[in-house]
Amino acid sequence: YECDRSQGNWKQMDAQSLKSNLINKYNVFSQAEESSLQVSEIGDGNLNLVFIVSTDLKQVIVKQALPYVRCVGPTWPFPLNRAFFEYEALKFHNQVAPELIPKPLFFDKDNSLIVMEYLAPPYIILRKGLIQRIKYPKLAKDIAMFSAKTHFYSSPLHLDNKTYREKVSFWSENTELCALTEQVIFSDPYVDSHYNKWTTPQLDDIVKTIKIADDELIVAISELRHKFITSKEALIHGDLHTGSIMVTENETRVIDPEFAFYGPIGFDTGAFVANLFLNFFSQKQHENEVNQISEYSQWLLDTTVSFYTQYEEEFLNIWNTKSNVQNGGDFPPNLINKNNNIKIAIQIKYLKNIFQDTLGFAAAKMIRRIIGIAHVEDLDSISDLDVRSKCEIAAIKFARSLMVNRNQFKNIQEVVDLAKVYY
Ligand code: ADP
Ligand code: SR1
Ligand code: MG
Ligand code: MG
Ligand code: MG
Repeated sequence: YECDRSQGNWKQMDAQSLKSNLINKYNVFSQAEESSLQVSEIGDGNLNLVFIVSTDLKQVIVKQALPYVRCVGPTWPFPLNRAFFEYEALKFHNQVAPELIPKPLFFDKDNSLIVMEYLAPPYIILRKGLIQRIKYPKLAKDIAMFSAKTHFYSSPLHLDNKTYREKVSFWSENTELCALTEQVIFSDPYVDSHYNKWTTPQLDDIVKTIKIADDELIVAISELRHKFITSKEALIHGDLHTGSIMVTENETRVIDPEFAFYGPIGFDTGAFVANLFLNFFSQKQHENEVNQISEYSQWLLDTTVSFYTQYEEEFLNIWNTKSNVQNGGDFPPNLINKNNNIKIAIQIKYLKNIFQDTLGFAAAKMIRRIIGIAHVEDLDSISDLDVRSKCEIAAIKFARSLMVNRNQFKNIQEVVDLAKVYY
């Protein structure tokens, strides 16, 4: 359907109507299953309602948009059509990386509601697994594959110009979600906003410095904000933190792409890297000696390097083997066919730009999670505020350095080396 801007007469569906719709409208359950259907709310996200609907044999997830930001309440209205964009993004992900997402089953426009595959335990949210210090051997590779595939296949390296422009236009309608990101990541943490919160009084000084005495940082965040608004490199997930990834020891699935739009690729890779680093700095709570790096902390750094290295490798691999040169994708084919060195030079430049963006956006995302509106459990669950604030200050100082110097790093190994310095 056309992007619908009206909030309509939103009301939460009662359990009986939901069951009836699941049987008669979505065809997910049969009439015979009606008497054994159970509905329970499990949502723990910032924005939406999430339910499990189950019989003894089968379960599905029902995700319904609210007309406001869930973690704030009705004072912050938020568009219902985000459910439509989330479903459209899930459909695209299902085309290019079906093994890495929950299967989308149905979209109900009237109720701003998505039905999708339930990822049953032992699947858990990655953030929870990292807090429990569980290692995930396939995580780096799976998120590298998900990102490289979704980015490359939606980009003008693959699509012909007409299709690409149509897609940019379609996704630019997800405006309010981009506006929220612009506010909570690129503006609020750097000004006096009543939404901001931080560990006080321990962080009061550093927060004050960020807001009134760090010109270099303000220039850097302004550049990143501008890039977030103007760049249209690919269809990005838009919220690829460790709360948007579900895992078992051997499997990985990406959920919750409601923020998807055509934007800078580094915003996704940066989100994942930022959240690995946030968990890394939270690990300081467990270290007895100053600057000691536990085996788990080292695993987090190794995973960061492994993710980014495999992301670049896979992006290039797809570019070299699957790019749609004949249809107008890629860069001037005649020129490149004559001289492979030119193609390599173009690719190196392209990836360098994504790398620098990754670092800048990662830093922005770390800072917002410590002094802005929506924090992360990795740090917030540290009950001793002196211990927590030491982790947070180390993370902010690292992020600050990463953001202002983002164009100085040669590779991801240099970045994790810097993280160790601030740890
Ligand atoms: P929000 O947009 O509000 O952040 P999410 O899509 O992240 O909502 O879902 C909130 C929570 O619901 C997740 O943290 C996860 O625990 C659970 N959840 C969401 N989708 C699934 C799924 N397909 N299978 C199992 N649990 C899910
Ligand atoms: C009000 S900010 C809420 C945050 O939760 C979402 O998952 C996004 O990360 C957003 O920035
Ligand atoms: Mg979520
Ligand atoms: Mg969400
Ligand atoms: Mg973020």
